[in-house]
This record gives sequence, C-alpha cells and structure tokens, in this order.
Amino acid sequence: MTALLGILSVILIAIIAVQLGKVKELAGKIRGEEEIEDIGNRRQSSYMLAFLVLFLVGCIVSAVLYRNYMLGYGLPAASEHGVTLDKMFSITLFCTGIVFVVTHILLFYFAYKYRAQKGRTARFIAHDTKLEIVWTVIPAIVMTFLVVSGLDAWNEVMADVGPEEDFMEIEATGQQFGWTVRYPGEDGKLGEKNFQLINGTNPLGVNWEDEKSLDDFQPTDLVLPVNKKVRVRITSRDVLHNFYLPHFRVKMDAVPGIPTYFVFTPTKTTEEFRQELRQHPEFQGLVDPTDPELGTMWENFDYELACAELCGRGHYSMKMPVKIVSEEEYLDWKAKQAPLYTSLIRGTEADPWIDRLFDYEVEERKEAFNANLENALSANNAEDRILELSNVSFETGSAALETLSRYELDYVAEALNNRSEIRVELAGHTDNTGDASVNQQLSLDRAEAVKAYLLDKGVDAARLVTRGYGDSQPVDNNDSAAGREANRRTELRILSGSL
Ligand SMILES: [Cu+2]
Repeated sequence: MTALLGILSVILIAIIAVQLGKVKELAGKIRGEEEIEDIGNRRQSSYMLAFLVLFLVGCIVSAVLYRNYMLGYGLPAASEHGVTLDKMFSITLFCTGIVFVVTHILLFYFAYKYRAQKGRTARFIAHDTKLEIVWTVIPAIVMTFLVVSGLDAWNEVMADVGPEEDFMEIEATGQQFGWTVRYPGEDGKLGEKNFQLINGTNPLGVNWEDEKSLDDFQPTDLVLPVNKKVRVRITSRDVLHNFYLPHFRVKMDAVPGIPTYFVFTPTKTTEEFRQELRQHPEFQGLVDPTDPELGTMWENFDYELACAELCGRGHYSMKMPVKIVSEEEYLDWKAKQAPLYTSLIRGTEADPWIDRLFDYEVEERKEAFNANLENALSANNAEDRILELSNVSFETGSAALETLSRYELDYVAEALNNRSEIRVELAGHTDNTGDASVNQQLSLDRAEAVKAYLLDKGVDAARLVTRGYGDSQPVDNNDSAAGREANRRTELRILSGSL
C-alpha cells in the first residue's frame, strides 16, 4: 500500500511538472501576442493620423476646386437679398468650419494618442466645472449670434412690399408638371381667380368677368426687368411644388389652397451673368462637343425657374427659362405679348363680355369704317361706292339686330349726321337657304331695321332708301357655311355725295 502511494506521488509530481512547463510555455505565447497586438495598435493609430491629414486636405481642396458649382460660395447671387443670404451662409460656414476642423483634428489625434497600450488604464473624470462652462458658453454665444443674425436676414428677405413701394406683381402657378406665369397687363393688376372656374380652356380658373383679368397675359418664359422689385404670388393647382430660382436665392413652397409669395429684385441681366461666368474655367467647355457651333456653356447660360419639391414622376421636367433684361427690352417684350383673353376667350361662349365692345375695339372698328367710307366716297364707279357693314348682323331668320351691331350703326349715323350731302341706299342680302320670296322679304325687313335704327339716331328719312335683294347678289358660293355667311350682309350704297 505504501509502495502504491509512493508511485502515485511520483506520477502526480511528474504531471505537475509537465503542467507547470505547459503553463510557462503558454505564458510566453501570451506575452508574444500582446506584443503583436501592441504593434497592431500603433500601426492603426498612425493610420488615423494619415486619414486625418488626407480627409482634411481633401475637404479643403474640393471646397476650393468646386466652389463655382456650389451656390452661395462661388458664383455671387444675382438678386439684392441673395447677397445678404450668401453673407449669412459664409458666416455660418466660417463658424461651423472652425468647429469641423478642430473636432476632426481632436477626434483622430485622440484615437492615435489614446490607443491601447500595455499598462495604461482609462482616466476617470467625474466632473470638471471649468471644462463644462467652456463647452457650454462658447457654443451658446456662437449659436445666439448665428440664430439672431439669421432671423434678422429672414425678416429682411421675407418682408412684403410696403404700401408706397414701387414694384411689379406676377403670379406663378405650379402644376404637374410645369409652371404657368401670369402677368398683369396695362393696368398693372392681376385679375381674380377662382378654382371653381377651372376647366379645359381656363386651367387657372381666371375670372373673366373681372376687368382686371382682360389684359393679363401668360408668357412661356419668365422675363423680368433688371433692378425692379418683383412680388411673385405663388400657388399650386394640385400637389406641393416649390418656386425655385437658384441664382436669385429665391425658394418658396407652392401650396394648394394657401397662397404664398416672394419679393425679390434681380440685379444682373442674363447677359451680365454670362459675362461673369466667362471669367471661370468651369464654363469654357462646349455645350455639345459634337457640335461646336452651339458655343460654350457661358454663352448658352440662362437663368432657370425650377421646382424644388419632389412632386411626381415628371418633377425633373418642371422648369421654365428666366430672362433678366433691361427696362427697355422688357417693355418691348411686354408690348408683344397678347392677352390671354383676346387670343382665347374673346367672342367664345366663355366670354362674359360678348355683348359689348371694349374701347380699343370701338376705336379700331370706327377707324376701319371711316377709312372704308372715305374710299367709297372718293370712288367714281358705282361698284366701289358700296360699303359693306361687316359688323352689322341679325338674329337667324329675323330682322332683329344683334346687340353688337349698334356700334357700327352708330358710326354710320355719326357719318351721315356730319355730312349732310350724303344719300345712301341700305341694301339687305341673304344667302340662298329657304324660299326665295321669304329671303326677299327678309332682306328688305333687315334694311328697314337698319333704317329704323338710323332714324332713331337723328338721320333724316329723306336721305335713306331701303332695298332688299334677297339672294340675288351673292358675293360668295352658297355651298359652304363661310360662303353663306359672307352672302348674308347689309350694305351701304352711296347714292350721292363725295369727299
Ligand atoms: Cu413640382
């Protein structure tokens, strides 16, 4: 038994010795790995320093290199308030730039300096009043400065026009996917709008009964005079859009149902801005390298109105060219714009003024009538002494004068009253539709209706003869509607009197 215990003791001592050796070996291995780790830490922390340098240099170089592509830093604003905004952005960039550089230097330098090292433990700071004061007070002062100067700039930029101020007002309506701009005409005032009036021919819902809307026009380009204060009324027909003129630092939401506005003064004409771009290498390239005739980028530059609200799949196409021109060029351009009312609405079913002529139309017709009358009076052969009263018309199948006929009949009365030597025949004509004897009677009745009107205006009955020609003297073919319309007419035939 004692021998057995002795043998076991020897075996155990041997095992312990082996194990101790293994432990020693393991400990040696571990010490080596720590060293490997230490080498790794040092290497990675120096990468941090390298990254710090590359990153900051990259940021600064790209900011300098691409500054002309960034609004607000490179190319100066083309509007009055834009300069204020740019200044605000620069100050903000200056302050945040310092913080950006300092924090990044600290971040990566600390990652280097406080890397894991043998025997180093983290330092525990429970509280440091001085440090806390520093990192609270300094940002608070800077933030207060930025916020207050920002509010100041906001109030200046967003101020509406004063009651005595000289400005022009236009309207921009956003819809999927395009802008419609509306300018006031001669009166300088935009007509009323109502969404309930919107239909196929009136996409903005303009109220044509409002006389202010009669001279408004809707051009395809946004053209503005330089150095003139513009107030843009901004609305939307469907979803949220955003009225965005990047070069003028103008940006305002177009909200359905909530009218917004923006007041700004363009300070550089398109041509002046092109000359500015000419100074920069970024704008020397050709617009289309395959077609050098098209010219360089600066030559082709145009301001742009865009939509800055993602408003649907055609959002990208929602833009309009903007031209800033001199006052004279603007007036020239404006004079060439036809009011939407005269080109689309006048004389149609949608025209609420169908029963009256506007002053300019009265003037135009009167001038035309008097010129025709002079021609007829100075002519010698009977054929040329016939004057068609093209603006005198009757209700279908009746001798009742249509309302607008009175204007031309007034000129006739005025001319006859001014020249007592003139005697005329009032000749009625019809087309060949219907019975010839009925037409004969109708043409006479119509001539009589004209005579009655003229008598009422003080013309002496002895100077007027009436005659109905029925369909016997057509001036056009009766096969077409236009031809029949030309044949239905009333004529003034000069019997005596000359210039
Ligand atoms: Cu849009």
